[in-house]
This record gives sequence, structure tokens and C-alpha cells, in this order.
Amino acid sequence: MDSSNRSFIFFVAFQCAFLFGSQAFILKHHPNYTDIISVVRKALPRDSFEFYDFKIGSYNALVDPKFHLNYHENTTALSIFMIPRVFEESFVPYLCETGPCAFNNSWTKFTKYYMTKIQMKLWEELSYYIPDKGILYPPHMLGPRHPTILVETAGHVAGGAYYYQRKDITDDPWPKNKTIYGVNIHPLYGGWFYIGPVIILEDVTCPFQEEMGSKDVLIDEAKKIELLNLFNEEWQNQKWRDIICVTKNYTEEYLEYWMTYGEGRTKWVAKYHDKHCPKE
Ligand code: B12
Repeated sequence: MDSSNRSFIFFVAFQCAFLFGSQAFILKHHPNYTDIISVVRKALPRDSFEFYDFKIGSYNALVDPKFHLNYHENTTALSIFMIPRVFEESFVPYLCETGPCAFNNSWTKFTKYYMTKIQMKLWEELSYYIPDKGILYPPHMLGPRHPTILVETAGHVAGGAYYYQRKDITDDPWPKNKTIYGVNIHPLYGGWFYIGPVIILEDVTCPFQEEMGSKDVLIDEAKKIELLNLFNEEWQNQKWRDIICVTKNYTEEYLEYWMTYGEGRTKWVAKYHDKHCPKE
């Protein structure tokens, strides 16, 4: 091999080492937990979103193995909540800015917009990369009764809102074969909030050892039975959301948005847009 060939091979080897080296740097770059949290905080408007962290191991310890999240038990994750003013303060501005593209699947697109913002900000400011598969959206199902993420359990483990379930009740009044769905209650907003996606922060270890869980805000078992009855039998009248005194709830329009389904919601959003968004 002559010397020009040798220097060419050396050049290629060096480039490869550099490229793979920097790639390894990107993959192994573990930014500080506090820095990540502060970037996420800045990306989400405070009057619209809250988020709570939890350890994957704590979630996996509760759920059936088929729901396990396949990450190291010490991996940190964030449970995102959308709180009562989210519609007016963030959804409507997003809708007006985006226009007709946002009319169908509007909530999914709106949620995705903010999740992408988090991904971009973390990359720009901390070179921390969250792949799309690291964001788990509540409506995504792997099969019947098999969501990718159980956001109610996640929200409870993270300390955001207590998840009331049939198995919490010692003196259970329902027939054995009846399915009773569980429900989370937020300490300030009762049932007036939406449990949003879970973000997996791979390679980020929780700085805390023990999670406190969520605060049980219902006074006794009778109140818990009342909540589960309201949520399962008459959820359309919204009384379950007011099981505690709340500091904020949804506006009539926001509630109407949630109570309109499928094609009807697309039309509702289009009409809302035409009425409320400034014309160009
Ligand atoms: C499928 C689904 C439905 C279905 C079935 C209902 C149901 N609850 O399963 C239908 C279409 C009927 C429905 C309707 C509604 N839904 Co819905 N639905 C879902 C969805 C997508 C999945 C629920 C599911 O299948 N879970 C699987 C089962 C197996 O989970 P599980 O029963 O919790 O069991 C796990 C826990 O018990 C855990 N576990 C075991 N031990 C322990 C111990 C502890 C301490 C803990 C914390 C956990 C735990 O392990 C089990 C699994 O192994 C969730 C979003 C999501 N991704 O989670 C929304 C969700 C439950 N729905 C919600 C709402 C609001 C509604 C409606 C009121 C809609 C509306 N327009 O307002 C109605 C209510 C109707 C009703 N009576 O339930 C909210 C509930 C919010 C809250 N505050 O809790 C959710 C979370 C959506 C959201 N993103 O906010 N829904």
C-alpha cells in the first residue's frame, strides 16, 4: 500500500471515529435532572399544564406485566396534566394559529404540538434527545383494554391526582361481575382536568428515593363509592368532577368541546374557529 492510500485510509478512519465518537457523546450525554425540568417548565404555559415525575419502576410494580414499560426501573418519566384554563389559554391560540389543519383530531394535534416543543427545546438547550417513541399518548391502544400507557396509574404514582378504584373499597356494594372504572381526582381541580401524555426521560435517574404517591382527598369510603357511582353511572351530568370543592372548572365551551364526539367535534371546532379567531 503506497503512502497516499495509507493516508486516505487514515483519513476515513479518523472521520468515522469522529462521527461515531460524537454520536456516542450524544447518546451518552446525561443532562442534569434539574436542567431538564426547567426546560420542560419553560416549554409549557403554566396556566395550562402541570407535570409530575415518577420512576418507571414504581409504575411497573403496580400494573400487570403486559402493561410494563420496558425501561430501567430507575428511569424518570413525567406525567403531564392539562388543567382547566388550557382551552382558552393554549388550545384556542393554537387553533387560531394553525387554522383548518387543526380541525380534525384537534386535541391529539394540539398535544403533539407541545410535546414536539419539549423535544425541540431539550435538544437545542441541552442536546438531550427524546425519540417519538419516548412520548406515550393516552388514546393510543395496543388492543382492547390495552392502552400503551395507563395515564391514571401514572398520574397517581407521580403524585398529581389520586386514582380511586374499586379495589380501594373494603365494603364493596357492586355485583362481583360488574366492571367499575376507576377515576383520578386532582386536589385543586377535582375531575376538571385531562390526563395527558407520559414522557420517558431515558438515562435520567430520579434524584429522589421514595415517592409519596397522591393525596387522598376524599373523606371516607362512602365518598369514594359515591364518586365511582357517579363516574360509572352518570358521568354525562359531570357531577363526578365536582366530588370535592374545586378552585377552577371548565368553561361551558370547553365542556361542550369534550362532550361533542367524532365528526361532530371537527365541525364544532371549525365553527368555533370561524367565530373566535381573527380573520387575516
Ligand atoms: C378505554 C378508555 C375508555 C373506555 C373504557 C372506560 C375505561 N375507563 O376503561 C370508554 C370509551 C368507555 C371511556 C369513557 C370515558 N372516559 Co375514558 N379512557 C379510556 C383509556 C383510553 C384507557 C383506559 C383503560 O383501558 N385502562 C386499562 C385498565 C386495565 O386499567 P385499570 O383499570 O386502571 O387497571 C390498572 C390499575 O388498576 C393498575 N393498578 C393495579 N394495582 C394498582 C394499585 C394502585 C395504587 C394504582 C394507582 C394502580 C394499580 O394496574 C391495572 C392494570 O394492570 C383512558 C386513557 C388511558 N390511556 O389510560 C381514558 C380515560 C380513563 N377516560 C377518561 C374519561 C374522562 C372518560 C369519560 C368521562 C369521557 C368524557 N368525554 O368525559 C368517559 C367515562 C365513561 C365511564 N363511565 O368510564 C379519563 C379519566 C380521567 C380521570 N380523571 O381519571 C382518561 C384517563 C382519559 C384522559 N386522558 O384523561 N374511556
